[in-house]
Amino acid sequence: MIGVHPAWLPASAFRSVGSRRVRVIGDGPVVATVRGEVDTAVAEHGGALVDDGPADLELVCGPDGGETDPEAFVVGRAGSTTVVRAIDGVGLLYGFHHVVRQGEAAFTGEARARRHAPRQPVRMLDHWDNIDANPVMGQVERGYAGGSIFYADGAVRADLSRARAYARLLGSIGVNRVGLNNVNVHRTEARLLTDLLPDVVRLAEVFRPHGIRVHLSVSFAAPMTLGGLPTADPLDPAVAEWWARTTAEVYAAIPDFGGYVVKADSEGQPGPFAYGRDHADGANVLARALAPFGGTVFWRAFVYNHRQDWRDRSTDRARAAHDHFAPLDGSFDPNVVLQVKAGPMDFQVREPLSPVIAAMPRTRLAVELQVTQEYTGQQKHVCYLNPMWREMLAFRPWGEGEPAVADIAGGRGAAPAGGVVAVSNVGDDPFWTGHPLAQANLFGFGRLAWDDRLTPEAVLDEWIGLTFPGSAVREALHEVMDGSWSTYERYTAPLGVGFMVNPGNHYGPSVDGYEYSPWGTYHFADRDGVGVDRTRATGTGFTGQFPAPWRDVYESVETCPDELLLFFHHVPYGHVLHSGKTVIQHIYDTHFAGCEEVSRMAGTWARLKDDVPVEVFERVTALLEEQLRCAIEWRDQVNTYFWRKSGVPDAHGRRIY
Ligand code: GCW
Repeated sequence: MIGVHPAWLPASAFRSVGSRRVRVIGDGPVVATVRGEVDTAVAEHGGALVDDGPADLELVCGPDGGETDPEAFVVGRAGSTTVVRAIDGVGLLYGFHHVVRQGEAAFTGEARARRHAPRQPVRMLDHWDNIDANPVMGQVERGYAGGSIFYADGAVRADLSRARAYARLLGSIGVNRVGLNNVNVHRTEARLLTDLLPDVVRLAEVFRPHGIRVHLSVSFAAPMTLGGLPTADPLDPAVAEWWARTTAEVYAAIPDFGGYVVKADSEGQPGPFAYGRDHADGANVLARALAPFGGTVFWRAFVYNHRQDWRDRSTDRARAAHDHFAPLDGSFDPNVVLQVKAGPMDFQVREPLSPVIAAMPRTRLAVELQVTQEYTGQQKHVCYLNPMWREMLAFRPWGEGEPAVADIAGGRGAAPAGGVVAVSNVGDDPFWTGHPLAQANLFGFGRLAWDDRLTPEAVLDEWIGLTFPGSAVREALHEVMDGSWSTYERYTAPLGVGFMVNPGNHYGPSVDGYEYSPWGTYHFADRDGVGVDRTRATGTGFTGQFPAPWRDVYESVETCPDELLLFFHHVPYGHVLHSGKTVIQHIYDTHFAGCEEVSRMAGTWARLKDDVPVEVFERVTALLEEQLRCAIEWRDQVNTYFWRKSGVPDAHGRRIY
């Protein structure tokens, strides 16, 4: 593992635990992981793993009163001993890392025992990894950190030490499921389900000691492409039989296999529509194959027409998931989780919440986020995403006092529990994530999925404390990262309108790049105004997919929040925002401000030269230079575009081209 960055688990992060006398009680593979961690830590820091006699820390796995959640743990102090209890190894692992994160405070703080349990039952990372590298996309679709850590040379890697280190990182933040391959399932990857299964067994073995179950993305056409059947019709008994038999073979090899992930009838992937069936028919045939073994199918709701005619104003991509799925509420089997992208479009820097999340009270829903920074700077830009994710999870579709999105996903709201899923951002880059500071997004996802009430600043603070021991960098990193999502938003597409990126690779500005494309991603700027009319009164009617109060809040320009104005409305450039600025002046001001902020970020970072490892310093310094270059390009293209369209000059007379 030489040359791979330890991320948030450097040896120094274990000092408080490792310098003490620690007892571990319990058995099983995950308890063995905890014991191994303690062993390494005490060897490094001069403590001891003890069987009897006094201990400073006791980690106990065993039956505990009425506790039933294997992922929960209780931590408290008995005299001078800190005690962590859990009924399962995985809860003990989470408790152990809780103590690690607390550092000295775990041994000096209050004595009262406190129970901790995850707010989401599923905390999953999907990998868009391919076995074979694609000439255009590379090996990892929308991956910005090199090749896959799972696959090389047309197969699962012989050396899985990197994957093992990754599993350890994920276990430490409570991630409990991993999707092993791209949801766009190509020919070779489809075979992970059949003849390549022995390799999947090896990956499952890597993840198991960290409490993580593995999933495969499968092709809906697999009964034909792998099974040689003439159809993949979900209602055909031979198809159901093929799925049942194939799934039974998977479970014979991997008894704790998590289940499937499916992208169907989406961006060219096969699906039930080909047979005149709906997505409940499609999901349920897989669910029934998985059910005898306790498996789950994560069925993605990202279904829309990607061959739209830009002239057609009646089709609105934002509406698609709700149009397709809301009518199917109640028809999915209990082991189907509908995986819904958090926003109705596609992981833009600003979108409203997907209305699907409030529309399916009888369906298990998982919210899908994107840790990999496809539209948010591709891990060349600093963009700490927890503030966005937290806002989304805290959104209350029925207004104040009603359940939040995190409650719905967690089963405390209107629907049975689903969870939170995100697309991973790691690759075989030495820093895991290309941009060393993008590690905070991976860490942040795990922490937020565990507890959505944690503030982004607190999560970042934990990450800084673990990753950069010693406090010299704490304040500066908060300065660079806390507001970086807002900064990114300022210099890119304004007021929720989205896209304006280069087609294909989605990096850097191209205001009209998608304006006349088939993808349904338009801003409709003309000489008078900009934005998408999604109102019921005069537009696509998308606002009507929300329950009250939001259907009305979004419907009116008077009440629509500024940051989403152009997502919901087409307005003149002179329209005055709640902020008091006109839309056009807002565009100019935010684009100048965003660039200034990036330059300040670079200045702040430069001060850390002697406080962070030289390779981190150099990588981040170079990337900040690219971020500034790219931000300036965004500023100048966006500002110039709107100045030329509108003819309205900047009130401050700044340079626009
Ligand atoms: O954002 C889009 C990406 C595709 C991706 C798709 C999806 C895996 O550009 O690369 O495909 O979303 O989420 O399925």
